[in-house]
Amino acid sequence: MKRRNFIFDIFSIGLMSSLTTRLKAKTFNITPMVRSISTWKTTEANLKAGVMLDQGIDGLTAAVAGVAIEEENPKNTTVGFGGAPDRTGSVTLDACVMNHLGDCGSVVAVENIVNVAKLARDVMEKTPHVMLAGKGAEEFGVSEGYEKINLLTEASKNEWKKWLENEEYKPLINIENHDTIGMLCLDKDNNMSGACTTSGLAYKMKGRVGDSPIIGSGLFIDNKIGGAVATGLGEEVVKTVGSFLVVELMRQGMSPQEACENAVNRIVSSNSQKNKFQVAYIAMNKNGEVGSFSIEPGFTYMDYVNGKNEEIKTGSAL
Ligand code: SD4
Repeated sequence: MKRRNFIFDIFSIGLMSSLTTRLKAKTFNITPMVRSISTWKTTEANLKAGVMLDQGIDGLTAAVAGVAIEEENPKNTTVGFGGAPDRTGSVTLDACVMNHLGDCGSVVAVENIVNVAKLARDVMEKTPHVMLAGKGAEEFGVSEGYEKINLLTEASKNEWKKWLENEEYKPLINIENHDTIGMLCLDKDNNMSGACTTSGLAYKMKGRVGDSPIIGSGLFIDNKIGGAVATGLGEEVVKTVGSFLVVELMRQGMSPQEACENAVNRIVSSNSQKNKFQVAYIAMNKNGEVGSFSIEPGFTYMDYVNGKNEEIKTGSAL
C-alpha cells in the first residue's frame, strides 16, 4: 500500500469509529419507577400527576390531568383561567403534549377555553393534524364539548389596566411573573410523556406565540432517551430549539443535569440581547434521573418520586 493511501485509510478508520461512537445513542439499564417533574412551584399539579402514576395511570393522562390544576387556578396568572392578557386585553393560551410514541399535539393562541393541554391531546388523537391555531382551535374545542368561558378574571383585568397607564413591555422573568407549567411523567411501563401550557408573556403583542406550544422548543420527548421542557422567555428558547437540544445532548451521553446546563449556556453565550431574562429547563431520562438549570437564580421545580413531592432549587448560569 502506498504511504499516502495507508495514512488515508488509518485516518478514515479513525474518523468512522469516532463517528459511530458519536452516533451511538445512549442506552439505559432500566429500573422500573414512576416520577413526575414540573416547572416552578406547581405543588398540587405535580402531586396530582405523581399520585396518578403511582396508581398505574399512563404518563400522558397523568401529565394532562396534572397541568389542568394550574390551568384552572385563577391565581396563576401565567396559565389558563386568570392568565395575564395580551396588550389588547385578550387572554390567549398556548399548549402542547407529546407521548411515548412520538405523537404530539398543539394549540396556539386559543381564547375562551381553559384546558388547552387536553385540547392539544384531542388535536393529536382526533384530528389528522399536529397544530391548530386561534379560532380554528377554539371551534374544534367547542365541537368536542369544551365549555367557552371568559378567561380574563377581574384581578388580571385590573393589573392590565394598571399596565396600560405606562404600557412598558418588560418581560422580566422570574418567580414573580412566571409559572408556565411544563411537566414530564415517567409511568410504570417506563414510558415518558409530557405537557406544557401557558398564557405566555403578560402584555405580549396580539398574536405573539412563544415556545410553549412549539414541539422541540417548549417540550420534547424521545421515549428511548427522555424528555425536556422549558420555561422563560420563549423567544430565546425557540432560537435554540431548546427542549429538543436537551434531549439530543442526553442522547449523546450527557446526564439530564449536564444537558440542561449545556443548553442554558448556549443561550447565555449566544445572547445578543442586553436585557436580563430568564430561561430554565427541566429534564428526565429513561432511568428516571432528573436535572434542571436556569439562566437567572430563582427557578425551582417540583419533583414527585417514591411518594414524596418536593420543591427543588436549581443552579443558574448567572
Ligand atoms: C412563553 N415560555 O410564552 C413562555 C412563558 C413562560 O412562565 O414560561 N412563562 O414565552
